[in-house]
Amino acid sequence: MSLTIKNLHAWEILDSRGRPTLAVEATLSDGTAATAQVPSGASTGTHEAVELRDGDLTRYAGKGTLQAASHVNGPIRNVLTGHNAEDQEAVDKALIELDGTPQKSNLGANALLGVSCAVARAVSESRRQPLFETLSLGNPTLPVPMVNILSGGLHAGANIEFQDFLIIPHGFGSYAEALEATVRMHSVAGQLIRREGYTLTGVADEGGWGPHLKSNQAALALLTDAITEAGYHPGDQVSIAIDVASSHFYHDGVYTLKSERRTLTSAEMVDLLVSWTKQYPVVSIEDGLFEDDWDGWRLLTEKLAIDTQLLGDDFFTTNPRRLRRGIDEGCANAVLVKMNQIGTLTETFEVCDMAKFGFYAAVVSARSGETEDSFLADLATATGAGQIKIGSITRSERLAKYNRLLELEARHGLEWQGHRFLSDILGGGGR
Ligand code: 2PG
Ligand code: MG
Repeated sequence: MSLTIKNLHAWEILDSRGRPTLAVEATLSDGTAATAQVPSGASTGTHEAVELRDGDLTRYAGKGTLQAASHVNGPIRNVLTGHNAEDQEAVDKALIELDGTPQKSNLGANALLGVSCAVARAVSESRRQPLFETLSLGNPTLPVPMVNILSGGLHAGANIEFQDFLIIPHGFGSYAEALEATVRMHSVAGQLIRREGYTLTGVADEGGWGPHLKSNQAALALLTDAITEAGYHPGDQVSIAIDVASSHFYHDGVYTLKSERRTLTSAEMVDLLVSWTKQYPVVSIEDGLFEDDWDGWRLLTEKLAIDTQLLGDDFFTTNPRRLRRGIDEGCANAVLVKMNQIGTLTETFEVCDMAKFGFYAAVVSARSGETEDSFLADLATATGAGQIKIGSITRSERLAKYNRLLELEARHGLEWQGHRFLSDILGGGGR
């Protein structure tokens, strides 16, 4: 007998920054009920699917999600009740058609994603299967994390413009060992920040350190020192990733680094990034250029794609159409995959598949506004993407995902492939 959707119920909850988002419960015909919670970003790309906010300034400064919840509890429930829950593609197609807009602005991508994920989780619980198995189309892989250690930009509110300075702990025998090393490097980074006399202004949005550094480059020097002082080999065991998130400091055709009192053209930004890959073990650069600077992206790709992962976040916004254009025009070589940038699970998988066939790497990513839901860990594993970006290793909304990966390694016997990171992903195997 087929498993159908019996009920959907959404309500407003708060994310890790105290801003409203949604929880959605799906109940199936066999009585199974499961809930999913929707993430929310701060450095959002213009081309992202629309996160519907109430705009009623008397509540949560206009950021309420009561309308999005009412769309689930009204039109979406009416259309999906009785629908086959096990056909995720058909569920998502029905959601997309009901919304009927290119950026999901009618019902809200937050409403659609909550339903898409809640139905998937309810099916996995009904089958008594781990979620990654229900989502997987074969070849599940425990991902290598890129972990935020230092934050700037819109996430930290301190001095520097670049948003994330992260480490990739790939040279370890297991995910658990890699995580232990990461915690050690995070702690050493904190000691170095204090020792070098920087003021620590508290943790940033994703749990990383957010010091008032003198320059963007100072973060790279600090991170490299933290890797070494913690007793690891930069490059062999631990590499560096950065998320420049450059769209927020690009205005009138130039990139303005206020902290360094200078502006850079697109070509100068490319030169700066190239020079950093030579001085530091930087192997991955996200949003190095503005989301619509296609010429700049092409130049950056020509110069660095051979041995550096060039990751499009705001640039691609997990959108198959934008990724297609990137592949066709030789821009970037990797895509950041965020479910809520596109709004349904099916489209998220579509982007991962497109990346694979275009020889682009994929990194499944959390948002700066997260919840205690660990869905992302199973999603990253199910896609076989091989990489995950969650934030730092403090704060429970992040740890929910890191801990779920520990569980997948310990209880479900998934093997970690960290040692293949450099050769597979950067050596061309992933592309
Ligand atoms: C990013 C994400 C996560 P946000 O830019 O990659 O770090 O941030 O969710 O604010 O877009
Ligand atoms: Mg980003």
